[in-house]
Amino acid sequence: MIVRSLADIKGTAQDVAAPTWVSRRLLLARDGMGFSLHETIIFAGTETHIHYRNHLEAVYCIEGEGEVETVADGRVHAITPGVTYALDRHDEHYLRARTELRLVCVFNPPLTGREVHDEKGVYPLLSEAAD
Ligand code: 9YT
Repeated sequence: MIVRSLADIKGTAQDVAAPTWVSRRLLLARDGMGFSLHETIIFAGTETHIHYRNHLEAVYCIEGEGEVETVADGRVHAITPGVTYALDRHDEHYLRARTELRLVCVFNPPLTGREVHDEKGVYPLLSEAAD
């Protein structure tokens, strides 16, 4: 069994910062679960352009208020505690935080931990075996 806490991760390579968010990657590919599990904080007043071409992601909001807009159709969905969104079509989107958002995120395939968003909001598909 794997038991891990945010306190174990803070300040390590699994604690990843970007201009609009910080993410604690609780479970990664090397943990062998077939998905990765993250707690992500999105900073208040920010907009993040995201397009995970290579991954499916589900997000569950546990704190804060914001919205997600899908680029393809311009639809805007409110994000509040208790709301989940799932990017089942690799949906390109804008994530906006009115207040600080605390989100639980799951990726399939799992992130290896080396991914950072590129300028198009895309993560490369990395495997444990190759860089
Ligand atoms: C909100 C969202 O897409 N979070 C994804 C995880 C986070 N950006 C990370 O760990 O890279």
